[in-house]
Amino acid sequence: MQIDSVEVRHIRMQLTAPFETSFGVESDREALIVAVRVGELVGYGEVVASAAPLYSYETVQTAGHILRDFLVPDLLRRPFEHPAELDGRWAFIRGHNMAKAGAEAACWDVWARAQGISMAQALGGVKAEALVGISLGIQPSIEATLERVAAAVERGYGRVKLKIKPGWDVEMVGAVREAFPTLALMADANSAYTLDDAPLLKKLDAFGLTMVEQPLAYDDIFDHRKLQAQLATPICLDESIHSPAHAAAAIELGSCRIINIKPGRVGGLEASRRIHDICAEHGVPVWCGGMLETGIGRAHNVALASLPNFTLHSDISESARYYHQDLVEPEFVLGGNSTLAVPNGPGIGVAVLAERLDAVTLASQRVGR
Ligand code: OSB
Ligand code: MG
Repeated sequence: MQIDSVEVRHIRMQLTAPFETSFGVESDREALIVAVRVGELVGYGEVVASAAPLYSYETVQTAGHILRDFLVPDLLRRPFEHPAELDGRWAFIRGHNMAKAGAEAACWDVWARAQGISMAQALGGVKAEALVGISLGIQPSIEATLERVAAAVERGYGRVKLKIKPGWDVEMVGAVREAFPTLALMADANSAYTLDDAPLLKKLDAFGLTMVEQPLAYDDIFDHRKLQAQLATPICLDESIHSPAHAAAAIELGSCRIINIKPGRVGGLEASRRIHDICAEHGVPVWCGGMLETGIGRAHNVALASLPNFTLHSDISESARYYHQDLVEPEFVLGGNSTLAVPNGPGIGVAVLAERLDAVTLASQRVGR
């Protein structure tokens, strides 16, 4: 398949509510939308880098640079037979996984459309519905947190993730557990602790959390091993896992018992599939992480979460949880049993709204024929 042209748009969308984590607050979501054209067909991908390098070193600006100067010229220069080739082909570019993943996703979409199959089929998905949960940012008070959890449960979410940081952890999680004794609960620290905090983190064991996500440094696998040995609660790694090799190492070392797969963080859907397979071979369950995606990234994530080893709730909530109006139609709406239906139309299976996309575009560049 030869790509005729590539368009990269820098977008900004207001979130329905500010999202606070241990590393900062986001009120507006910036991202890049990549559109690749092959004849009459268009494929879409989303680069999940943020405006600031707080979750990872990548930003919309660094990703724009990598796309413009390396990935897009490479895509226009030579064809691919299958989008799964691109991961290996782009290994010459060190890192910049979010930039790669956005371009790769657009290629998967256009390729799947050309085959007349859905993204889920293209990836080997087996589920008609993806199991999903909700990730709640840090709230101003425990009372406000309990209200947000109640609203999420009321809405039908079967798993709630609570963001924690030093000073906003044991007491808050304990209060939520007391109010919701049987709810599937987890906590995400986004690297806010060190191994010295092990005694404090051990207190979370009392609350029967499904997992604690990325408690230690964003680039650590070794200390997580030491912490996991002391905790009853399974550790899930997010920030530390950037490749199938990292996943294999973390599993073999015993640094985690669960892995959160974000295509952007690991360099794309092909790398995500490989991590999924490695985890499945080792009996390690996975779930799809979220980066407050628009409907474009969300559609790709839902397709990925239809693979068999995505047995835990993913951070893929319905469109309205993030945005007043999404970029796609139909929007993602929560179904029964805390699921989102996996689209079965060609490619991402949802229509990208051109006017809506134009309305949120700050800048765009198109290269090619
Ligand atoms: O750590 O999982 C994270 C959002 C931005 C950056 C990092 C994370 C998150 C979330 C939100 O938790 C998940 C979602 O998209 O709903
Ligand atoms: Mg996380």
